[in-house]
Amino acid sequence: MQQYTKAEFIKLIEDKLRRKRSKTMEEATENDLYFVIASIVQDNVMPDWLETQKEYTKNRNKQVYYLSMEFLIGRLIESNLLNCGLLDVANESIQEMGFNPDKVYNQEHDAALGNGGLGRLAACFLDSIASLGYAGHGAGIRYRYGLFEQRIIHGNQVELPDYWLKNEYPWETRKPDESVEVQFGGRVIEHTRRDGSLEIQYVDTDKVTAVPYDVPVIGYQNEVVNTLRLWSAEISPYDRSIHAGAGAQYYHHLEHVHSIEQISGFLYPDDSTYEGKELRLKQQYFLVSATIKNIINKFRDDHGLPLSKLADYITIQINDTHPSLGVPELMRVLMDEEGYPWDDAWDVTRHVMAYTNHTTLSEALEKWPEDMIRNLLPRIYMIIHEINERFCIGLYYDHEELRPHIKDMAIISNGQIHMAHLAIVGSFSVNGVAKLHTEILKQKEMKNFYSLYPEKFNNKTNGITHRRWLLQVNPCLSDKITDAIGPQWIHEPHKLISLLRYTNDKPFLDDMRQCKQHSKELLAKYIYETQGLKVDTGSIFDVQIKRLHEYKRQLMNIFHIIYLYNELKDNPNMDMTPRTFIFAAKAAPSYHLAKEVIKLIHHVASVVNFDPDIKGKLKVVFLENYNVSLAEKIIPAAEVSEQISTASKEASGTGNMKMMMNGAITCGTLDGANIEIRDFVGDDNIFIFGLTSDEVHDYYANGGYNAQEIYHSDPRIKRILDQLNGGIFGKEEIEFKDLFYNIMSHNDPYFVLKDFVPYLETHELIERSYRHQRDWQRMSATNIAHSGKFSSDRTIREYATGIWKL
Ligand code: F58
Repeated sequence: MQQYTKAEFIKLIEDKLRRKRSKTMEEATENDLYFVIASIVQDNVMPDWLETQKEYTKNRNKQVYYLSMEFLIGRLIESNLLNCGLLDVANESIQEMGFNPDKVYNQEHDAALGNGGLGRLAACFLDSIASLGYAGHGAGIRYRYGLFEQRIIHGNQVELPDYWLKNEYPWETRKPDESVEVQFGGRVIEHTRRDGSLEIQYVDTDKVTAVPYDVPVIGYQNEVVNTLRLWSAEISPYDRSIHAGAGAQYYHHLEHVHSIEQISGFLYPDDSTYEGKELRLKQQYFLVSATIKNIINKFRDDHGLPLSKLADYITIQINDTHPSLGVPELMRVLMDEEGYPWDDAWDVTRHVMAYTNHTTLSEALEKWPEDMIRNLLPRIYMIIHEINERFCIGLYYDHEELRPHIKDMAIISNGQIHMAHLAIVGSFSVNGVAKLHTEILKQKEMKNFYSLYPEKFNNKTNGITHRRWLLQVNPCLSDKITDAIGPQWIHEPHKLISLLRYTNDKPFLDDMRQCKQHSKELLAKYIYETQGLKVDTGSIFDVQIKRLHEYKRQLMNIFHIIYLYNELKDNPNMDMTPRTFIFAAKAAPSYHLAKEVIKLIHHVASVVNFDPDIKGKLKVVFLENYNVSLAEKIIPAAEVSEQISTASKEASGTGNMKMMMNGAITCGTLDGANIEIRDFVGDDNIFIFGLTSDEVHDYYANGGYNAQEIYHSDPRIKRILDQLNGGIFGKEEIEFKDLFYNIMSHNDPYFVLKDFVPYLETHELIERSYRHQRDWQRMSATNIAHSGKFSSDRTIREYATGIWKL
């Protein structure tokens, strides 16, 4: 990748400004600068991008396609500059031109093509795949609207559409020549050929053109550039010509165009209605069908080999079950378009597909109504049906011990298609995303499948890219680390472990402390600028940032804040280190209880933050519109990382890793990857509390938990719950009855009350520990030292050797 001096870089900016924006330096705005610098980077990566693809073809590398409905990539400008080795020169040039680099980079609209952890993981993985030089690409959908923008009005979440493409997106290249056709609906006609084989004709279908937009995925200073291919749904040129007409026909045509464009219209349609569900299904099939066609076309061009060899050159990793229609789609192409018999097609398919599971929450395990698939995708339905028949018959005859479980393992049962079952049966690998999660899959959720296919199951604990989540977001800390242990950790993050030698090194600990203070001040400034609220930068910054969900228990956190408030009210002179509790979270638009929690946080904040009795010891901050860019501001400033899900519910978590890498100490349950963090850092460097996953499962299975008993026996808890209805938090008419009844009448399904006392005792310990700053810094350094194991480079190496065999 070409490197430049500051003078050369400024000259490039000047030239581009003139050509692309018809402006001089004096006339340029922050937005012009952003756009121009992005196009300089884009020009710069082009030769490497072409060269990388050529090399892969020439070397006949095995290629992996990470197939995902979500890529939560956020902004690319800084990470692309960093990976190209141009970040420093860009920063200096921007400053020399009299601008603030952050303000210039903030011009990029976050690409929020994902909901949360699953989508962000996909983005981290792409960064690691390219940085490690593996031949791996992303395939997703170019939604015109990303995850909604969150506004808070009077404490309530309001959703606004996220039209992230309103300005030109400088990182994408439209490739109309590589468009492919995807078909929906229609009828299937079967003919028997003379040799007895079946010929399938698929007629009267609705045709949609999938147009690819390619985004470069730039490896870290290694000249590798992979591709994230995002598909956009458009009307086919043929349809455009035959349907265009006059009068009513014209309007009918417009509606038709609209319904096609809706397929890549927006992320995650509301699945509480039939139409919303069907649209989501269309999106899934659109993604897999376009990607599989594309893979097969390219495989032919590159290798000229028969498709029976596909699995030697291609692995398709499916990110949760959302792209699991890839299994029947690959079967369809191999049989109907390429003439392979069933057994051969099946052999190829189940050696190409690999499946990652991200959840054990039963409501999140995808099921589609049989009728919906039959109507929308008749041929795919036939194939799923046949896979199911053969699978169930195989179970019956070859696995007597599983006979009683056939109905639970079937792909089609009770009028529904179980996508996880389809994904397991059709893949050669099934992985969970943290050790505990994989164990739960093997021993509970997918127990029968594990006994059938023990060799398929494996664990790949998640990771995060340390390039974005440490090097880029926390330059101060990164520099201090490099000063102490040298720069090798950037290429080999496990080398962060050398920091263990510095856990008693006063100058290093002082440096680390200073960086944390600096980050806290930056965040405090942001809070002041966005909310007009002053927070004490000497207070403990306690952070819970993630999607709002009952199992993540933001409610327990806010109950603890209410508890502290009550204590301070009763005893205003109580000696307590001041605390700032920081939240950021989006609730799904139709998730009522989650929205109630957001409202409660705001009402508690509005009381606590302005009560003079509290003497500023407690502040509650809810930062609006949580997204990747906001996470980048908060994480470097975090001191306590709240990872308090009900044990067994959080598959892994990745925010826990990001905060640990920035020196925060985890306050968490024994859930997801918290357990592995604890195993590395040791009990002295983490605050663990609460029920274990076994205890939680035991209560669910055998009962024995009674939330009302706790309510009646612990006056502290009763007081908090009663305050939910007493109008103390906010105006008299605002009550939180639904939250109250969910605990009292539904017996507190996520054990908030059960874990509450251990949680508050753990917070007392945290508060006491924080008083001993040296010990705290030692803990912090120990966490950073061990965080290298949670780099996604480690995870990707495990996928590459264990699953993809690259
Ligand atoms: C998350 N899942 C897990 N799903 O909850 C988290 O523990 C894990 O660390 C992460 O995956 C990565 O493995 C998740 O983010 C979703 O966002 C679904 C997407 C489809 C709609 C429903 C939510």
